[in-house]
Amino acid sequence: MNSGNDSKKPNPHALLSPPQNAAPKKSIQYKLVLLGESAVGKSSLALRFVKNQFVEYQESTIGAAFLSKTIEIPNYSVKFEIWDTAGQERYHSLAPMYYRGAAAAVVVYDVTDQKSFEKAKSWIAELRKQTTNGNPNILIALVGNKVDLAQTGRVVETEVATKYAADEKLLFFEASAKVNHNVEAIFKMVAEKLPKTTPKSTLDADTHSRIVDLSPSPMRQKCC
Ligand SMILES: Nc1nc2c(ncn2[C@@H]2O[C@H](COP(=O)(O)OP(=O)(O)OP(=O)(O)O)[C@@H](O)[C@H]2O)c(=O)[nH]1
Ligand SMILES: [Mg+2]
Repeated sequence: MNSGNDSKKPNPHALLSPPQNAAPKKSIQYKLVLLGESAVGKSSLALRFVKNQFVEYQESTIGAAFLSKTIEIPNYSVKFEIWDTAGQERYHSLAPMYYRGAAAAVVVYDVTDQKSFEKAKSWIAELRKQTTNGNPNILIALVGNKVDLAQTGRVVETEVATKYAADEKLLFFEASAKVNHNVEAIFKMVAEKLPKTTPKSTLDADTHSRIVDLSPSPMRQKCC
């Protein structure tokens, strides 16, 4: 039995207050770039991660596409600003525009396509050369996509890719955008491994990360 209507009304102040003793949560923003040969599933991984969707006949990307998504990890709210690049060779020269200043790169190959694995290696070599304008400490995750086809079509063995990733100090995952295997795990691991500091004081478009303090503060002023 209800003791009265008042007990059912939400207290608006209670909803706005953070839970008592909650650790201050910081919001941090990272630029992340997806690289890899055409048709390996970069856009499909991005679409699965951001919207939990999969399109069987995904159109090839022209130039690049931008998506963003925020995920929660302990103590941080992590917003990824994702540049999904076009894998077709004719767009290769545009890639530096997207990986320059990125905190992380997810380099994708298709486990059923050896050539795409070789291409992934060449992207990693290219990223590692970016020591002046780029970020020498860029975090790189190597992802073997389309693992749902592995039983019948695998040509890149897990052990070979694992060894290469270990030698190159990369994060490594086998994933499937189609059946939603390991997709969230890639981005979560990247979020957890990225440094939680601002590498530059000026927050321009090339900044690797940005931290915004979301902890309740009487000093925080309304913007604009
Ligand atoms: N079986 C299977 N097919 C996939 C998977 N991911 C993507 N595909 C298919 O592979 C094709 C290419 O996927 P995209 O996401 O467009 O590939 P992309 O790397 O973005 O290609 P570009 O934009 O040309 O660089 C599409 O037909 C997808 O449906 C997967 O995990 N499993
Ligand atoms: Mg694409």
